[in-house]
Amino acid sequence: MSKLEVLHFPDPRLRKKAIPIEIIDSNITTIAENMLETMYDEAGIGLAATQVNIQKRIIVIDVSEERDQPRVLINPKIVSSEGIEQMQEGCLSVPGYYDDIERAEKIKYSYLTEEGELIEEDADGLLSVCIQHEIDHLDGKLFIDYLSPLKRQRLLKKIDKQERAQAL
Ligand code: GNR
Ligand code: NI
Repeated sequence: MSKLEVLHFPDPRLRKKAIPIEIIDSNITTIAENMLETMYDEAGIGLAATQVNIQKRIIVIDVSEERDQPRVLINPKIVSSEGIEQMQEGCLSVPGYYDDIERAEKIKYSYLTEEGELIEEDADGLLSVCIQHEIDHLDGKLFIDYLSPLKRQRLLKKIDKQERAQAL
């Protein structure tokens, strides 16, 4: 197992669209293992392959308190959604920034397991938010894209300032 480097906004590679996985082989299961190690090491509740510069549709998640329920979702899709809810979000690719984001409250989602089994399930609460956040990553989208223009402008300025300071 090896820990992978997590890309940080505004890295343009975070905007790439991930490609569906056609064959689940040892290459894919190794990627999943390394993503889980990276997610636990960074204390995240989810991680999308896009964040570790892999353009494949695979995400890992663990929303359990004990952090002992690793899940690997291949080619995850939102099948349907209902309701609206607001939750405070953060992202390993936008360290140190948290804000309330509106998303669908309940979702029906599908994915392939590492064994190639097609699963369809319902989610609400934190799991629902996390799956929507991770699928967004696979499409090159970040939670900060949903901010109001004013909040977004403030954040971009702050990050720009941090980058300049670091370059010195
Ligand atoms: O660790 C994470 N916490 C989190 C909290 C609220 C909504 C979404 C998330 S996902 C984030 C890890 C991450 O950046 N995944 O892409
Ligand atoms: Ni994220």
